[in-house]
Amino acid sequence: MTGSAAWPVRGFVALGSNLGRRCDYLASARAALGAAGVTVLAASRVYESPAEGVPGAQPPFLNAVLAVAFPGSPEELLALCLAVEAAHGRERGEARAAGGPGPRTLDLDLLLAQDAAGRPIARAGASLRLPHPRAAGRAFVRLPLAEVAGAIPGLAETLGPPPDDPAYREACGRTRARGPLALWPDDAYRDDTVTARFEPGSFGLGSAFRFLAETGSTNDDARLWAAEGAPHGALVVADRQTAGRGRLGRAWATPPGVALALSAVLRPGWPPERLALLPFAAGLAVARALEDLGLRPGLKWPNDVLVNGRKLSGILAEVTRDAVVLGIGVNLNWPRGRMEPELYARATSVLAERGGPVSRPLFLLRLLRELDRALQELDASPEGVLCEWRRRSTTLGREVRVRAGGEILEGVAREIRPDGGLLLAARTGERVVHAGDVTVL
Ligand code: BT5
Repeated sequence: MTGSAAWPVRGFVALGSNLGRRCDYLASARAALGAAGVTVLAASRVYESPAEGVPGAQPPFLNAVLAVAFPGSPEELLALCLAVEAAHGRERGEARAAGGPGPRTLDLDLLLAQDAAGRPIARAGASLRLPHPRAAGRAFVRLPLAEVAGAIPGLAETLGPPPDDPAYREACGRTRARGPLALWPDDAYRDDTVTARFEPGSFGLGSAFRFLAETGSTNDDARLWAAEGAPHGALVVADRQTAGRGRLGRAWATPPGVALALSAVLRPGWPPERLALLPFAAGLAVARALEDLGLRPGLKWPNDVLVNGRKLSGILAEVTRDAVVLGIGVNLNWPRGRMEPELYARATSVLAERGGPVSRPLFLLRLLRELDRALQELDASPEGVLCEWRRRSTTLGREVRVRAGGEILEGVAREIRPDGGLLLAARTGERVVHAGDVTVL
């Protein structure tokens, strides 16, 4: 990017998706561009239109257009768009239909660009053509573009007038505005970005929310709130923790802007044996939310979520007088290069594993959905939760060393017992451990 910072490009980027959680992909793409240094000047509403000009029967598309500014060249902006696309494309195996593109999780196109002096940029290369050759005649591009055209005066007009034919007018009739993409103005956890999109599940998570820019520990906040009568399902979310806690008084790092720290106040009325399984349900929920992003998490007894052998998330369940506080920490857009040396070797983040950032409020919503589901499963069938947990275990069947209290045990991790204990086949015989730290040998 040498010298390019002095040359801010402005342009229009089209977003499209016709597979999976389409709206989430568009919102997440917007957040990812923002996180990568693109300034979003304006965002159109989301439009829906039937899939046309693509092979086979495909689901309808959602489309939107962003007006953006970027401190680099159009080629660099396009490369960034492709990287964001690829990071999202990995979420689903994309079948390529014969004769053209198959359904897409996410498609980003640079439509038009202008230089710092306001001159339209033309390109006719193999990888970048500006203006985009197929933009002018597409209703699903022109309608959202018209909404944000004013953010870059004079540029949209360089596309020329829309086609004056019945086919285009019919396509306009089939392209319907669905709602604002502007619900996600930034990547912060805030009431207006999260609760507006939150859908309550039947376990009752999310009965009340507290969003904090900075706190000591969300588990401490949730404990206090529980003592003051917080309802079942109340949630504390913080952008940064200054005294985040792990087990046994260990520290949990939550730097600002890159992670999720969440604590839930639960009053499920369960017996202690079932409460002891909460970390398993929470680990399962985190794993499923990460799987949704295309990652392959593993679960390490008792409370770690690992990706490629490194810890990406940790869980801390604490019983108070009349409630349980379930705390979850997840490393999201944290570059590994910015981790403290002692964490660097052992910890990782979604950004590092996926090669691209994730929208933090969207991830929070995804995780809450999965957590509500896993807690319902734990209510209905603890064995079902353990079974799903075991399928993702990186511990079972392996030779491990367990530090439990003052003791160090070695042996094969045989089984997770119905009460959550780890059954270890040690040289001295079988042992069940209920708390400890496991190292795979
Ligand atoms: C845990 O403890 O893994 C439980 C972490 C729970 C954190 C959440 S965040 C929201 C809520 N509020 C809180 O105050 N806590 C909860 P443990 O198994 O003891 O692991 C702690 C160890 O993990 C530390 O000693 C470090 O080695 C390592 N560690 C610390 N921060 C980390 C991070 N951000 N990512 C990965 N590893 C980390």
